[in-house]
Amino acid sequence: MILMKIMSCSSSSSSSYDYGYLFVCEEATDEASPLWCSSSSNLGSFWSFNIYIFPNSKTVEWKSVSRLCEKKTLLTVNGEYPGPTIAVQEDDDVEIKVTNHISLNTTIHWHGIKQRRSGWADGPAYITQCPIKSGESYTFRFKVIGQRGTLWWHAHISWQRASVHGEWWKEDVEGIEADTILYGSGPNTSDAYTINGLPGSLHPCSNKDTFIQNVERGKTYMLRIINAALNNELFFAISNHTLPVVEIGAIYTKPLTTPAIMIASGQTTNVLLTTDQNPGTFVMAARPYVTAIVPFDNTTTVGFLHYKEEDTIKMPQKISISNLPPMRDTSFATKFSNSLKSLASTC
Ligand SMILES: [Cu+2]
Repeated sequence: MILMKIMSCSSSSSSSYDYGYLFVCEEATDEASPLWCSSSSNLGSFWSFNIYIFPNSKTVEWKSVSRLCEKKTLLTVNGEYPGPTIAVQEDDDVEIKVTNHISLNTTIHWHGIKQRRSGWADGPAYITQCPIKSGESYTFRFKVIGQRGTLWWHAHISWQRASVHGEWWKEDVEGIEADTILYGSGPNTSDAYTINGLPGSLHPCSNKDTFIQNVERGKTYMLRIINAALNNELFFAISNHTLPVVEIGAIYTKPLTTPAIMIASGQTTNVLLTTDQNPGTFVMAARPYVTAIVPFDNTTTVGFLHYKEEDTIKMPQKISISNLPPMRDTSFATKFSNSLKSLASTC
């Protein structure tokens, strides 16, 4: 799944969408305390363990969610799919209490946090800690040092990573993992990639499950983009717009203006999107970059960028996005990767 959030780092209040982001703001706001941003979603009720973000408390649970014409239950944090957002400031001491209310073991991994002198708080089950058993709690304590931008967090035991965010399987992901181990074959491929949990209108029963981001013309927005798919690298683009990349994995990059980005599984990328087109509705899309000959999910997920100056959303009749590279475009992938430079680079 592509997780995308438009939010300025200096705006520390909650916004209308919440995904599994960890925002690290360089500029201190009122006080240096962890801030929990949350909002409600209306997707029904789930599986359950609790996450407590100091000083607030939250729950994580199983929930029933409908996508692609079918209902399934999946693991969610605080009943939200995609999961809630945590905003912290650089140098914050972060304290997060996770209480497991599901019947399975679980844990949360703080993906990309460098965990200086706190490696035991990283989260992967059986690697840096025992899993959190049903009914038990674990409090993660770490300091955010020398990082700013966007990171993400996710469940980190077995295939639970695909439960909290992930791409979309119609089947229960625990069952897919069990079959893979039983038969020794590769796992079934997913049924859809999603943008903010929504597969988009190219999939059946998904017109209502299509992400639409409203923007004003003539502004620059920071898009926090996360590839939360399980395995695949993804291309992402917005028609008629360029994507100036300024930060990857909570490290600033030399600004790079590109028609599309490639983003690896688990990677984060911030871009500064300028809404410089005539008012209208523009397609955003993601599809995998894969050259393997083994089976993989070769679908495309779409959403829309809608300029508020256009009174009603006029969905494009034909979904085409010329700046999204084709699935096997190794030359774009190579050129894009080679173009990324550190902020200090002189070349
Ligand atoms: Cu991770």
